[in-house]
Amino acid sequence: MGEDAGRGSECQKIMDGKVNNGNGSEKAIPSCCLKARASAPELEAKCHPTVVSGWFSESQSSSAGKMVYFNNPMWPGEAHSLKVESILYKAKSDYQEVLVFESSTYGKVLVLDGIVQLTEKDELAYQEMIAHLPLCSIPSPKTVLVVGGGDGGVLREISRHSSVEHIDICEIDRMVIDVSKKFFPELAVGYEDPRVCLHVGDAVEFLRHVPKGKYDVIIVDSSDPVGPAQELVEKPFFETIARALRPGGVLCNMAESMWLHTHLIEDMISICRETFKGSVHYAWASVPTYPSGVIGFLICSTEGPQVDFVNPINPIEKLEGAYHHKRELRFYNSEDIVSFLGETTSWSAGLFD
Ligand code: SPD
Repeated sequence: MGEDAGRGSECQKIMDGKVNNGNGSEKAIPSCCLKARASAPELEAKCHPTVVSGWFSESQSSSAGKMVYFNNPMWPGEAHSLKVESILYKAKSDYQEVLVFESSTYGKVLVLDGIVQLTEKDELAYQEMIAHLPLCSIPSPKTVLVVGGGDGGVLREISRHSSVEHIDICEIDRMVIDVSKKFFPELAVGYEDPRVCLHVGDAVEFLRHVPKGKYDVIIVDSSDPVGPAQELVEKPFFETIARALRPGGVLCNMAESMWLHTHLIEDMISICRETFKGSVHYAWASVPTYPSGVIGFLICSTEGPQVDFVNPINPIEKLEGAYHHKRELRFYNSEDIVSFLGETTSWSAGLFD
């Protein structure tokens, strides 16, 4: 492990709001309540629990023992459900509610503030894409930063790249790391790579102190941009990222669903075009347990050596040992890149203005 691994840096700060308990002490408001309150105040009391009558749903809650459906601000009017075999873990961290359950059909599931982050069955598509899209697009990437990604799955994928010398990861919530190590060893194995240096803290703050041009690649594996994570889709955050990348360096950012979040994606693309000045592309992958069954990635390069995302210069198939490193690559490949990106061009003609 790197120098900070296992103890975290000192930049941690509370992102949740606070309420006074009446006895002078302060109690943190769970961020899921803040998110619900931000969009519809009447939902505040309805955001727990999300497992009712043996089913988990992203837009379900219980009220006086009855099932209630409410509009999640990120995907109003729909709810995806998974049958629960058993609840393995449930706790509130300083930042969010953390839930792990065994599902009937997708293996173990990690949920943060009522939103599915990953399942054992389909996590590989997301982690492989968000890591290899940027890492394969430049020659010999050496320094990488992961923002979020506390489960370790993205680290596991970065580990396939032997050119990489140093991997910083900045995750705000230590509970996510600990829970992943306990329940998702196939992802948390990423922390065993000696190139990894863990910083437990706020990534926005972390990035403010990063020397200009430090990273070849930055990967933002965040939760959805509602409430506290909102700033991760705003211009100042992208400017901080661009500053931390070297000329011709690459950002890959989780960028939601093309079916549900067209306007958000349009805004992100236009901010990134202004900010990065190199190439900007949108790619997507099928992940059945994310809302609408797809998730997107915004990949951008800074001004400098030209980056061609459609024809990766560093194809994973040619990297010695990468394909089978610890486990086989199962979703990403350099040939289908044209359809990951190319289809985006055809649908974008219809979905985007
Ligand atoms: N709508 C859920 C988006 C979740 C993105 N982060 C997933 C973390 C997996 N490493």
